[in-house]
Amino acid sequence: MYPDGNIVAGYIPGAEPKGILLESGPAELADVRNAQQLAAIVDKYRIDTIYNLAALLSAVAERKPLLAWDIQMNGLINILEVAREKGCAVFTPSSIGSFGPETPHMNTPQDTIQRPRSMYGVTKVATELLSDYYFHKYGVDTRSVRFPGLISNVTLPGGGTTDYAVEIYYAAVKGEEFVCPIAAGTYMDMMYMPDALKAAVDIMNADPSRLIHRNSFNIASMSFDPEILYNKIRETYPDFKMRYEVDPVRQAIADSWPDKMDDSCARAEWDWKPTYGLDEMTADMIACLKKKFNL
Ligand code: VAH
Repeated sequence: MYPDGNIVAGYIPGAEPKGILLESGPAELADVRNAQQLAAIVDKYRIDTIYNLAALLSAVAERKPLLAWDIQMNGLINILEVAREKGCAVFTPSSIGSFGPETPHMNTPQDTIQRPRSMYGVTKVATELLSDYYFHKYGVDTRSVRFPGLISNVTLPGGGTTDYAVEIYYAAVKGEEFVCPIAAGTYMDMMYMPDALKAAVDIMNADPSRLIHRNSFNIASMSFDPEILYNKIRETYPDFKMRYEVDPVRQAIADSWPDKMDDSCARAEWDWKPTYGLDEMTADMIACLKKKFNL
């Protein structure tokens, strides 16, 4: 969609891009906690839109709450200030993690109570509010979505509550027993990464005059528990084994999150529509992982 050179990958020390990410265009050291560094990159490449994906995911954030706050909130205010000064649009994703135990779990409304008890969730609610503040106060074009648990065939997950939904595929393809940290019956919104990327691009290209909401839209595609996912994978690997060793920290977080969000506002305001369901995602994940491991 965007010619070479039109997208600059920001990275932090120790996460230097390699492979296709390095070959696909320019990359710059971009620590969101360094406002001068961000401003210099925006000037150098004449950036018009910033995708701010810097965050500690839910389980890691419970182990490092102050670092999570620093990255998610001090980082965000730096991004928003640079965007205000330079005229950039900003996408900083929220998450199903922005909801809490009092939020309706089924068909979670776009506008509803948000009292998360995880540091990750607190930063995501604050992210939504701060992003809307910069739009209403300064006219910064901030828009974002509440991502479900994202499932990628490219990158291993980074310490979230929904990581099991990625790791289970790796175990199945490698012929290993999977030890599931989330209990049977725990439903969460999930999404295949191609749909998440489509949503992130489509929302920033949407007609702003149609937007009633901005930060952040519920987007949904699948809702399943570990049993449903395990039985789907066993249609391809009948001998695949799974057992449960519930992680109390991640289970408590998962129990506080919705089972399934209502995404009717995203569909009405910018034509959101997912492409991948559980069958299509499972077929593509297994095909990609078999190719990755030459199996
Ligand atoms: C996490 N994958 O588990 C992330 C995400 C919806 C969950 O925010 O923390």
